[in-house]
Amino acid sequence: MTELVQQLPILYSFRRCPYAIRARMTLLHCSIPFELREVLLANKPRSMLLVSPKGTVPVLVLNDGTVLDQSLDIMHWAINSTYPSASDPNNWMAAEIPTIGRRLIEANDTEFKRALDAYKYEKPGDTRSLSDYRTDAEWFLVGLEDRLEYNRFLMADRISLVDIAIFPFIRQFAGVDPNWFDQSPYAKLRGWLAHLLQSDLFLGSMTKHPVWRPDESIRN
Ligand SMILES: N[C@@H](CCC(=O)N[C@@H](CS)C(=O)NCC(=O)O)C(=O)O
Repeated sequence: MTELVQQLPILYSFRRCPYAIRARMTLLHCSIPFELREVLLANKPRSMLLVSPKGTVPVLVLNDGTVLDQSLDIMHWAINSTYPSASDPNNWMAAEIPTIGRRLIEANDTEFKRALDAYKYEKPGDTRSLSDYRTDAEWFLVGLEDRLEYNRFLMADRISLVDIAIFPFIRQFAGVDPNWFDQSPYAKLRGWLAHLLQSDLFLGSMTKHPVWRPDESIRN
């Protein structure tokens, strides 16, 4: 008798990538088993580029061949297929005020991400200081701090998809100058970040994996 081996969904991922972190945290929250393929961004596997030529991680390949190559799509797919009922507290979308939540994530992924990258990467010969770049990004932190005045998390008193979508980027921001962040006026945001950094969800999603090395990988 032939035994049918159920293939797991495959996640092409890069450990420190904030988009991949939010996808992995969601898959973990949904207890969805998957095969993690850690990639080197400078040497992406051909099998990943074949299914998603744009070449960014994360990429999730489902058993039926469906390819999800946007982190938010992976998050939505995982939640919808695991916790379809809006009344389920595990349904991270139920707590979301749709328009505000969507706008926050969009602002995070566009203007804040651009400002964060400018703050993170020093440019030789630049006349602007680190604090100039930080100021360009701070408007986003002010908005988050405001929201946390009213709720423990960004949309409600419990975690929503909005928290997890934004958290890896705030982690990066805090890491650029931890001393500044520790003394910044964003006390509620610091508490929110500390809580998520200590969560099983985050710690579990940061497990180290050796780089996946298929025979056919493209070498630079
Ligand atoms: N919109 C994409 C963005 C993903 C993204 O930009 N990932 C970065 C790593 S953090 C990447 O793969 N960059 C390609 C590269 O550096 O070659 C998503 O949400 O999944």
